[in-house]
Parts: sequence; structure tokens; C-alpha cells
Amino acid sequence: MDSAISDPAVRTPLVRTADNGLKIVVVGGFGVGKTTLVRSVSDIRPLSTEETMTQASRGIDDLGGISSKTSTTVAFDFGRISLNERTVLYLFGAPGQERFWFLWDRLFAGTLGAVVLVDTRRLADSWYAIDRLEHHGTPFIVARNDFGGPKYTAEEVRDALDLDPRVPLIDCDARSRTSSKHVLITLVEHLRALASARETAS
Ligand SMILES: Nc1nc2c(ncn2[C@@H]2O[C@H](COP(=O)(O)OP(=O)(O)O)[C@@H](O)[C@H]2O)c(=O)[nH]1
Ligand SMILES: [Mg+2]
Repeated sequence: MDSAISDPAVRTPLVRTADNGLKIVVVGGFGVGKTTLVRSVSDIRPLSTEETMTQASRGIDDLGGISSKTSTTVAFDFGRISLNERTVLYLFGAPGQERFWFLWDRLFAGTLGAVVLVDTRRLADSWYAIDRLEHHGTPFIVARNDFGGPKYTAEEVRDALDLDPRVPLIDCDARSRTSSKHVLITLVEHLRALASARETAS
């Protein structure tokens, strides 16, 4: 059998009843697992502009603690997942490196919510992402991807990131589809909760 056809990730059509397409971005520092998360959950073969790191990016892309990484995302990752019959998420993984930050403001246009991935070995790498999201007023959740780093408590992570207590913080393994899907569901529930809080207030 043709493996491309038997691969459900290549063939899953968009359900006809889907009428609720939400644009979601996945952000965070370099090497936190953005590409991995988009790949794990996507129903379509994800688009990614992953390039083998060239000698030229050595010293620019900070490999501290992640020396096994040999490719880097030069534009962004794109994937799609149907959460249920009506809700389809369009996922954009945004590069975390400083030299791509000019892409962010465009990428955030029309974005309903974001996932900030963090690696506890390099929490400070996510500060910029959180700062930009707050600046844009884009709701987000934080997902701690487990790289076997220090076992901080949730409170310690919240303190280090100076997180608003209302921002959900969860654990995930971006390599697992179930875990990555749980991250997205948590974000969608957070967006729903914010929307209904706004309705009650108005
Ligand atoms: N141990 C561990 N490794 C992970 C996890 N998620 C991603 N990785 C690995 O971390 C590396 C960087 O991930 P990648 O998705 O390319 O990071 P990006 O730069 O944020 O897109 C890859 O080799 C992944 O296989 C995780 O939850 N745990
Ligand atoms: Mg990437």
C-alpha cells in the first residue's frame, strides 16, 4: 500500500461541519519543542521550514544545554488539528530566536491565543515571548515541557516568569500527541472562560 495514502496525517480532510477555525500560535525560546508540538498534534503533514543549522548560525543560535539540536526553524511551523466536529485549530509555531522577532507582530494578527512553551533549564528564554503576548493583549497559557531539568514547583516557575495568577500553567511532553492535545484543549478552555467572564461583565 502507498504509505503516503495510508498515513492518516496526510489524508485527514477538514471536517465539513467545522465552522470555528481558531488561529493559535506556539511560542517560546529556542529549542523548547515548538516544532515537536506542532508535529505531534497536526492532522495534516505539518509544514515546517526546518533547516540544518549552518556554521553561520553557530554562536548566534544559543545552544547552551541543547547541543544535540542540529536543525532550526527559519520561518515558522504550520499545522492543523480538529479538536472536535466544529473546532479546528490552525497552529503557527513562531521562531524564538531574536533575529526573527520582526515576524512576530505580523504573526500575531488575528491570533486568538497562544501557548508559551518553557524549558525549566532556560526559563529566561521565554520572557520575551510572554512580554510580547502581554503587549499585544493575546491570551496565553504556559506549558512546561519536560527536558529532565530542575524540578521547580509550579509556584517557583510562576515567580520566575512573573506570571499573572490567572494564566494557566501545565506540564507537557511535546513529543506526545495526547499531551500536546491536552495543552491545546487547556488553551481553548482558557479562551472560553475569558470570553464568558467578559460576557458576564458586560
Ligand atoms: N526530553 C524531551 N525532549 C523534547 C521534548 N520536546 C521536544 N524535545 C526535543 O527537543 C529538541 C528541540 O525541539 P524543537 O521542537 O526542534 O524545538 P523548537 O526550536 O522550539 O522548535 C528536539 O530534538 C526534540 O526532539 C520533550 O518534551 N522532552
Ligand atoms: Mg522549531
